[in-house]
Amino acid sequence: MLQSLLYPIDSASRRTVSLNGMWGFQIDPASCGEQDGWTKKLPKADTLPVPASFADFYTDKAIREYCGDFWYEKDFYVPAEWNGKTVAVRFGSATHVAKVWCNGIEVATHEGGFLPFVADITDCAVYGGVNHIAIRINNELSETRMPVGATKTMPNGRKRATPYFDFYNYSGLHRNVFLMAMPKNRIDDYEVVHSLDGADANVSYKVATIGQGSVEVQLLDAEGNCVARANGSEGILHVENAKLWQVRNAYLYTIVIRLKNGDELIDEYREEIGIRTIEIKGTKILLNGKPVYLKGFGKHEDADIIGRGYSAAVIKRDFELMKWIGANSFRTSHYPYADEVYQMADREGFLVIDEVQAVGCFPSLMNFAEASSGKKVAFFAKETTPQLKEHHKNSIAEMIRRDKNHACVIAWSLLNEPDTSDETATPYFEEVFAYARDCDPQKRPRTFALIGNSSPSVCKCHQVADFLCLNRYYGWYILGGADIEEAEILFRKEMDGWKEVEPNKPIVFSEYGADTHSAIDKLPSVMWSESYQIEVLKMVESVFDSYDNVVGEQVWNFADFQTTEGIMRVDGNKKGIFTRQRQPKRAAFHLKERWESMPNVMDGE
Ligand code: GCB
Repeated sequence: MLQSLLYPIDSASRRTVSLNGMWGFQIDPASCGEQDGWTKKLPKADTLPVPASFADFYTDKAIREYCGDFWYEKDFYVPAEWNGKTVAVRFGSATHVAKVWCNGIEVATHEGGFLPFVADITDCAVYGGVNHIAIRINNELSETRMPVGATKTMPNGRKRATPYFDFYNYSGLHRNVFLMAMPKNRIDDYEVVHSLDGADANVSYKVATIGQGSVEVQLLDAEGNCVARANGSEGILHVENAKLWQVRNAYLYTIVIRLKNGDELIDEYREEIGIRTIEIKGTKILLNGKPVYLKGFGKHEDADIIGRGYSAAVIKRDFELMKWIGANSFRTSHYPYADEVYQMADREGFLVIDEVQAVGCFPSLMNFAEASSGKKVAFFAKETTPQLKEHHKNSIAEMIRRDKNHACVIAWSLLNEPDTSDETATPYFEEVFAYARDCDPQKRPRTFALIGNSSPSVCKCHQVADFLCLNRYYGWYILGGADIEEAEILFRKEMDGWKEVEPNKPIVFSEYGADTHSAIDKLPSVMWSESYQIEVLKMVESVFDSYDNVVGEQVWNFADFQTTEGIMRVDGNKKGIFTRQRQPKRAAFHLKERWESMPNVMDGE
C-alpha cells in the first residue's frame, strides 16, 4: 500500500511545522554510521542548510564530488497535545536512497530521489519533549535504479558517480521537510476527474479514508462561496456555469473534504483544484475541447550554490521569466519537481509534462551523445532490467499518486531518451505505459522523449505513446555551423518519415537548441555564439511551422545548468535561453517575439 502523499496543510484537524533550516551533516565513506550509532547522534557533524544540495557549499573538491552514504540530523520538539494523533515527518525528497531513524528507531526507507515520503514517528516520539531525527542517504548510481548510471571506485578508494545523463548528480535533502500531526482516523487521499456538460462541469471524486466516518465534500469558488457539495466517499460535484482552468488563464476552486462522526469533525483537508479536461484527438492535444499549442521549455531544478535545492525565490523568478517570454508550458525534465512547482503552475495556468526520473536508459556514459552515433546495445534486455523496471514502476506510481489532482499536469513522460532501437524494448514499454494508465484516474496522455537515433525507421516503441515528444539537435549535434542548411534538409526528411509512420499522432518538440556562451558573439555567427543560437532556433521553427502535426515546442533548456565536468561541457550545459543566473541571452528576445505572436489556443478548429 502506498503512503499518502497529500501535501501537508494546516486545517481544523491538522498541523504542520517546517523542519527547514540548519541540520547536522556528515559523510560516511566507510558506511559505518548505522552500526556505530550515528542514528542517535552524528559524531562530527557540520551544519548545513536544508533544503539544498550539499555539493556547492564547500571549497573542497572531494566533498563536492562525494559519492556514498551521508547523514543529516536534526532535533525538534513535539508538543504534548499531539499525543493521540498520527505524527510524521515528510521529506519532499532525498537523493537517491534513504533510511530514517527517530530517537534511534528505524521509521522509514525510500528509493528514488525526486519524490516525497513520510516517516511515521507516532510510536517513538517523545511528546512534550525534544526528539531527534537522523536520515542516511546514498547517492550512488547504478543500472537498477533511476536515474541510471554507474559508480566506480577510484585508485584512492573513493567512489565516484558516473551518470549516464547530462546533469550533475546533486544530492541531499533538496526539498521542504515538514513535521505533521494528523488525526489517527483521517483522509488518506482523494482523486478528481473532470467532465464538461455544456456550460456546467461534473467533478467526480473519490476519497480514501483511514478508519470509520462519513465523508462530506464541498467545492468553493475563488471567493469562498460553496458552489457544489456531495456526501459519501465517492460522488459527483455538479458545478453550474463552471469557470474552467484555461492555459495561462487559470481559475482555481478549493475542494474541502471533511471526515465526520455525526456532527463531530474528525479530519479536514482542503486543496486548490482547477477544472479542465485533457485529451488527444487525431493530431491535436485538446484542453477543454480546444487544441492547444505548447510553447516553453525543458527545465531543470538547478541554481547557483543551492544546486537542486528548493527555493521559492528561484521558482518565482522562473515563472516570471516564462510569463515574460510568452511561454505556456514546460516539461519537468528529467525528474518530478518539488510539489510547490506544480502548485505555482496550477495558479499560473502552465501546461506541464510531468516526467519521471527514467533517464540514462542507454548503456554508455554521456549517453545522450553516444546514442546519436547509432551505437546498438539492447539496454532493456540486461540482467538488471527486471529490478530496474520494478523501481521505474514504483516511481511512476508515486509520481502519479502525488500529482494526479494537479490541473497543470496534462501528460506523463515515462522516459527520457531511452534506447528504443531493439525489439526487446517493446514489451518493457508496453508494460510501463499500461501501468501508468492504470495508476491515473484522469487517464492523461502518456509519452516519452525520443532520442535522435529513435527515428521513424529505427524506433521500436513510438506506437505506445499517445503523442510523440522528439528531442532533436539538427544544427547542433547533427550538422552544425556552416552545415546548417543540410541539417534542415535532413530534419524535413525525418518529419516526412514520421508523417508516414505516425500520421495520426501529435508531435511536441521536447528538446532542440544549441550550446551558447552568453557574451560570445560573432558576425557572421559561429557555433557557441549568441547569434548562432538564434539561427538554430529560426531554422527548426521553420520546420515546425511546415507540419500541422507539430503541436508544441519546448526549447532546451530554460537556463544554463550544471553537469559533470568533461570535454563536452564548458562548466555545464549552456543551451539555456537564460543564464544560470536567470538573465536573458539574445535568443530570449527572439522567442518572446515568436511566442507572443502565437495563440495559446489554436483558432478555427
Ligand atoms: C538530450 C538530453 C538532455 C541533454 C541534452 C543536451 O537529449 O535529454 O538531458 O542535456 O540532450 O544538451 O545534449
